[in-house]
Amino acid sequence: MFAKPQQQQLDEDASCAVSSSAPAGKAQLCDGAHSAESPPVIDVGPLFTDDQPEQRLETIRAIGKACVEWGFFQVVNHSVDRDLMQRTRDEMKRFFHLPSEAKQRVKRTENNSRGFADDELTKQKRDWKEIFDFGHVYRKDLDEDDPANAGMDGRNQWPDHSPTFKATMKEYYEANAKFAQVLMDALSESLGVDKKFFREAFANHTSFARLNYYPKLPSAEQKQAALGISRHTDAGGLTVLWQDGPGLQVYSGTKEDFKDGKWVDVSPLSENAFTINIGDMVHVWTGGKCMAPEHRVIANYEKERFSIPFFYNPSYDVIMQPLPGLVGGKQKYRPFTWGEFRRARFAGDYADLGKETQIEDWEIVATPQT
Ligand SMILES: O=C(O)CCC(=O)C(=O)O
Ligand SMILES: [Fe+2]
Repeated sequence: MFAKPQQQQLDEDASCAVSSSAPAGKAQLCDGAHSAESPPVIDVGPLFTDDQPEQRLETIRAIGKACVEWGFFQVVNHSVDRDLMQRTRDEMKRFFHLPSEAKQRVKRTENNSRGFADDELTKQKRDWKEIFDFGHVYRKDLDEDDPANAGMDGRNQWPDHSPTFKATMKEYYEANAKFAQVLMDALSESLGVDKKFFREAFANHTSFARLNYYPKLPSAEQKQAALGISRHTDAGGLTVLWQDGPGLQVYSGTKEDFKDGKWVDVSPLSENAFTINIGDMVHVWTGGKCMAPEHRVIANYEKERFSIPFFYNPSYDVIMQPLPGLVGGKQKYRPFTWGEFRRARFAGDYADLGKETQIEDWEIVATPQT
C-alpha cells in the first residue's frame, strides 16, 4: 500500500529514535529531553516493511500499550514524506504572517467552520492562537464549492496569496489520512479486533486538518495566565500532530478535575516526529480501555509556535458503542452517531453556549432503584 520510507528519512529520525521494544512510559532517553515519566516514542518503521515480522509485532504491541497507558505517544520513521512536511510548514508560516486583512478574507463564519479564525474557544476560554481549518472533500469529481462537498463543518476556503498553498495542504491531508489508517490498523491488531471494522468506520472519513499559530505573548507576566489552548480531549478517532517546539502538555491521570495525575511536557523529539493522541471515539469503541487524554498548550512569550493536528474522524453515520469483547462488562455511554457528537461539539467551539459538549454528556446515569 505504501512505499517504504526513504532511507534518508529513516536515518534522520533514527538518530534520536527509541526502540519500539522499550516499555511504554519507560522509554530510553533521548539527549535527556524526555523523562521516564513521558509518553513513549515508537519507531513505526517496521509497519512499512514486510521483512521485519518480529519488529512489526513489537511495534504493534508498543502502540497498543501506549494507547492504554497514555493515549499519547510520539512516532518516528513514519510514512509522510519529509519534503512535503517542509513545504507544508513553509506555506503555513507564510499564511499566518500575512497582514490581518488577507487572513480575514478566508475567515470562517457561523455556517462554515473551515477557514481562518482568531477567536477559537476551548472550554469557553479564548485560546491564544490563530487557526486555519480545512477538511474532507467528499466528491472529488465535483467542484469544492459544490453543495455536495459541504460536510457538517462546511466547505474549504482557500487563500489566494500563494499559488501552491491549496495543493500542498491537500497533499499533506491525504498523506496524513493514509498514515492515520495504518495506525488504526495497528491498534486493531493490538486489540485483537478485525481490521475490517475500523477500515469500514473510516471509509467515508470526515477528518480535518488545522494549522495552529501561537503568537508570542507580549510579556513574560502574561505567561502565567495564558494558555495557547485550554485543556481538552480530541473528539474523534486519533490525531496525528506535528509540532515545532515546547508547549504541549498531556495530563498523566484520568482527568485534571480528579487531581490523580500531573501535567507532563511532550516536546517534539525531532523535526519530523509526530505526536499521536487517541480521541474520544476510540475511547468509546474500546470500552474505555484506550485513554483519550486531556492535553493543553502553554503560551509562549519567547518564541512563536506552530503546529498541525490532523484529526482522523470516522464517517458521520457510524454508531459509537464499544466493540464486542471490549465493553468491559458494562456499557458506559448510550449509543450515538459520530455525526451527533460532532454537531454538538461544534456548537460549543463557536460561541459561549455555557458548556462544551463532552463525552460524559452521553454517559448512562443509573436511576436509583425504588
Ligand atoms: O498545538 C499543539 O501542540 C496541540 C494542539 C491541539 O491539541 C489541538 O489543536 O487540538
Ligand atoms: Fe487537541
